[in-house]
Amino acid sequence: MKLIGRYLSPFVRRTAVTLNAYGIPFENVQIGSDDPKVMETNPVGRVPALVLDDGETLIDSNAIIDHLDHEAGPEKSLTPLSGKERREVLRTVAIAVGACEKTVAAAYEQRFRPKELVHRPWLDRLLGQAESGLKALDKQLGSNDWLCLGRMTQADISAAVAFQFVNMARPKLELEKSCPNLARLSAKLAETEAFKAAPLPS
Ligand SMILES: N[C@@H](CCC(=O)N[C@@H](CS)C(=O)NCC(=O)O)C(=O)O
Repeated sequence: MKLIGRYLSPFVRRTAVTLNAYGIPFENVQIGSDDPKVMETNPVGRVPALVLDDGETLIDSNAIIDHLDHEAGPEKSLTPLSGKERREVLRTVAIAVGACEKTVAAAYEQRFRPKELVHRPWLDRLLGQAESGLKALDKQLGSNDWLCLGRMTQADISAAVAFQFVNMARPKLELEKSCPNLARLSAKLAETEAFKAAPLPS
């Protein structure tokens, strides 16, 4: 099994951590989204893609993780496969992934536009949305060990990946101060083998 994309991408990284958490071996093909080979796996030119052993290719972290969850089965799935508990985890995951999307959009605003054309109000809006999402997760977590269902779920993996990514990309947000509960969850998960085996490049 091959996971296409670098761990700098939070979408690739949450997929890698999930594969690790399920104990599924894979090879990480570290190419960036601007590599023409990415177009071969996803015509939209985005990572991650997961190439299964039989050659079938899955794209989009949500779709890939959904496949992994179904393979894991109802007992082990990090997202319940149906019902209210599933909706609770998916809602929380959507906030974490949304914070990543907004931060990536802010990075693209600065990377692809000439400096003089960067629209500061738009940039501030994107970063404000990312911060707002993380603060909501911080509030939801409170002093609990886990975000949902009293156990580790995909919500915790995605939230920790989001926290670590946004914190690295936007240190000026000082998330350790504004999201102390999330910082605690992130630090705890960073010590697990699943996270250690998919490190965020420094
Ligand atoms: N919804 C997608 C988002 C994937 C995504 O936006 N990946 C970024 C890397 S962080 C990418 O490949 N961007 C290249 C581009 O959009 O040109 C997922 O969850 O996999």
